[in-house]
Amino acid sequence: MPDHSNDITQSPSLDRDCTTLSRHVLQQLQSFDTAAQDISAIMNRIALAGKLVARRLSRAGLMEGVLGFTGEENVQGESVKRMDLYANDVFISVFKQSGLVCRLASEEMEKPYYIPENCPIGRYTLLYDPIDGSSNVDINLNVGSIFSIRQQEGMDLDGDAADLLQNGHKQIAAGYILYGPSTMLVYSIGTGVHSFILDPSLGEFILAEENITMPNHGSIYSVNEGNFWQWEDSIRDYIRYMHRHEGYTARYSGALVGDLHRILMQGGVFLYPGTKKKPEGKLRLLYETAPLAWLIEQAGGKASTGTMPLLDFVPTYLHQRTPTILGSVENVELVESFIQEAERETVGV
Ligand code: AHM
Ligand code: MG
Repeated sequence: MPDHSNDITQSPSLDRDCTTLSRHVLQQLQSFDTAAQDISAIMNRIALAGKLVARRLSRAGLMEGVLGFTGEENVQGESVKRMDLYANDVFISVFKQSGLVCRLASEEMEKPYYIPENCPIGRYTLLYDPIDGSSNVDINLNVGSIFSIRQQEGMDLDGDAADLLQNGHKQIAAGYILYGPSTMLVYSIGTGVHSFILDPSLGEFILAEENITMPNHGSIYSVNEGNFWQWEDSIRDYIRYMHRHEGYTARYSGALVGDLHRILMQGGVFLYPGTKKKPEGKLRLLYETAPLAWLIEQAGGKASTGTMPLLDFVPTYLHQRTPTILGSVENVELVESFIQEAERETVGV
């Protein structure tokens, strides 16, 4: 037997340092076929977008024209920040001439953006929220990017992208980049949830944790309680239950990726329910809640609209919103029980 005792290639820390995102994707898929190479290359490009956004965020307060608003509104009627626009363009730029992604759809664009030179062979669509939690940007708090990859069905450049109006199970990869004290990329291609941390000295995302699993129950609930008097009674009753029972604590940063990351790592529940005036809530399905729901379920948690599994929900238009409850199974079911109880009372059962 050869003696490997002094062989540095046997070192676990060196092996981990070499586990980059693209290598990890290929390991997970256990294949080097074209589809596996494509997904690995797409993840690599998403990582590049994350590095570019992280770099700009880290110097934002020192540069002219990075923070603040552009003075325009997006398709959702929300004021667009300069960083929203920059990050939106970054994702488009990194996929140009990649031959991978024919179409991108984001929170910032009314219609999908086609990259015609990729379309003859590009078989994928990228759905993304370039900067999630934009209100945190100007005050140097955490923000994120959310992404989802779907197989493209049809290459009609003038089409209405009807093939995107399908449920969340159609995703083939999803994840987020969290721009916090360190930049972290969390992803799933349907084989568990894995996290990577950007090592600035290497300029690479390096494996941090594989197969993240969330607890069945957690103490944290994460919701904007400022909406209390706009909610239906069922949600108000649920929050009163949280207040009156020991063992629960509230955490809310106003940026979904960070709040969700905490729930993924420590358990609990994130919710953004509908209000009486806006029963569909605020968060958008295709590029915000469906990718995060996919991650949560891959990690053993549960994702719900309150009345149905979130991943089963089929949108009728690109920017559709859904009420959102994501987290540990027991916590999500507790919220659902209040909604179901209210429904039973309404129909008089
Ligand atoms: P954004 O993508 O335009 O920033 O909007 C989404 C954000 C989420 O990150 C966050 O959970 C939510 O909106 C906060 O909304 P509110 O201020 O109503 O609590
Ligand atoms: Mg968002």
